[in-house]
Amino acid sequence: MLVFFIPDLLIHCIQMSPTGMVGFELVSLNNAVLNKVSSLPELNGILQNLNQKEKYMEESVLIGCTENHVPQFALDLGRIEKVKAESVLKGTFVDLRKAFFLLDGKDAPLLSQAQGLLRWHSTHLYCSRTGHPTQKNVSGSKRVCSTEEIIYYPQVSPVIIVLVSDGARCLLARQESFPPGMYSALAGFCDIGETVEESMHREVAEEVGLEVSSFEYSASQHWPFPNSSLMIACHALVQPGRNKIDLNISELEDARWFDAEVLTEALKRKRMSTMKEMGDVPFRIPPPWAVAHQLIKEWTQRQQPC
Ligand SMILES: *[C@@H]1O[C@H](CO)[C@@H](O)[C@H](O)[C@H]1NC(C)=O
Ligand SMILES: *[C@@H]1O[C@H](CO)[C@@H](O)[C@H](O)[C@H]1NC(C)=O
Ligand SMILES: CC(=O)N[C@H]1CO[C@H](CO)[C@@H](O)[C@@H]1O
Repeated sequence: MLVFFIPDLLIHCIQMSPTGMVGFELVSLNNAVLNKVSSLPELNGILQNLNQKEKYMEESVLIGCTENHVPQFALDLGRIEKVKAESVLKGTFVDLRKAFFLLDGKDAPLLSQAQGLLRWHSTHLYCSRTGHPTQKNVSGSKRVCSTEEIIYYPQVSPVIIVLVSDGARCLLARQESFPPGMYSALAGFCDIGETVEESMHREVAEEVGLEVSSFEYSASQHWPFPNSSLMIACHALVQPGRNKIDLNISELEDARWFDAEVLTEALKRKRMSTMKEMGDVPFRIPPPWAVAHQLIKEWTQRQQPC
């Protein structure tokens, strides 16, 4: 499979089998499958129509294997004119963040990995010690300095994402950069030298002035924006009597307690609901693909009386 990219824009995935058969699905905003190609010459034809040599494929990175052991590669189309690529590939570019919510569960992590890995390669073209160019190995799992044998491996930054509860309600916050009306769990990068527990205590204290009394690991997720992060998702509890939010306005625009009823409604809402449908208070939560959504869902389900 080849996943073609323009920075922050998805176009489509190409599947390549050992027999040279190729099929591709073009993702458009309405999630329609627009086109299919069925042979390797056709893939080469696409590259030719994009005025690219076959050698361009060498810039691809390995992002996985199918269940039938077919390798899957991703290739960055960033240097190709967008309009040209759209016309040759007969499709529409979709913002990658939006595309995640249109894809099914299997493709989303592939794209996340492709985005993270391709962005890492594009920002590590030179050795930070010697200043000389670095070279990608075939699979894209490392880069090597061309003059000294210095090896660079793709980096991941740990980020803690925590859903704080006081037993009856849970705390969601929004940053200025969030889409209108969206509230999510608290999140922040782990500092160097910190444990996950220490980061979580510090973040919650720094952002909303609360002291966490206990916490529980839930899940993790790779998140490719702006660079690769490993989101470590947890539930945390504060003492019911000590739940007064002290908002840090240099980090957050707003933070509030929400009860299960409101969140149950938000979970039911379709992903693309318009402001009008949502009424006067345009409140929404991150979409199902985001680990924050899973945290909110888990918490809400636990609040249901058995
Ligand atoms: C690329 O480097 C990784 C890490 O050293 C290695 O495991 C892999 O075999 C290499 N792949 C190729 C195709 O060079
Ligand atoms: C508020 O956030 C800033 C920036 O992250 C941080 O430096 C500061 O310590 C925080 N304030 C409090 C009271 O924790
Ligand atoms: C180390 C690294 O790759 N940093 C990049 C993280 O993302 C920002 C925004 O896209 C880039 O400017 C950095 O170079």
